[in-house]
Amino acid sequence: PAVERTLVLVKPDGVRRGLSGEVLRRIEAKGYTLVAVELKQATTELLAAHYAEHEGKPFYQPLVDFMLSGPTLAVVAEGQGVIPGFRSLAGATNPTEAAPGTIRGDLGRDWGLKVQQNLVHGSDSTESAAREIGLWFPGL
Ligand code: DAT
Ligand code: MG
Repeated sequence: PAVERTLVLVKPDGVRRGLSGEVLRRIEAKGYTLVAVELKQATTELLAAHYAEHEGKPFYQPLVDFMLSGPTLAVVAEGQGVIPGFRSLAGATNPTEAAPGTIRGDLGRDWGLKVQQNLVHGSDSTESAAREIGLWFPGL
């Protein structure tokens, strides 16, 4: 696979629980390179752009409110196949269904219907990665 870059977010639940280092450790242990790491407070404008594909869905507003609830660790990681590769490390969207061995499967908890609190985000395609890296790291 090609060398590529992806946007990873340690969401506010992960930062609050002190799991930023654990997520970075797993990215590096897999052999990917950290290109940029920055703790940021997301804004409504940034999240509207980041989650534009989900606008209008029932979980959209709770997701945005959750993402505004504290700082997010934004990461650009690089490596061969890192876009699907990080999605594999992250595991399924719902932490209850995510396989053991994955970030969400090992560390994620399901509080009722709060599926949005699933610790991490990873870009899902080369197009999303380029768009999302531009949003979170305009200087890169
Ligand atoms: P992923 O983060 O695995 O790419 P996604 O892009 O479909 O998942 O959704 C973005 C985020 O929205 C996801 O991380 C958590 C939240 N979400 C998705 N589906 C949800 C649902 N059915 N209920 C609550 N939150 C949901
Ligand atoms: Mg997604």
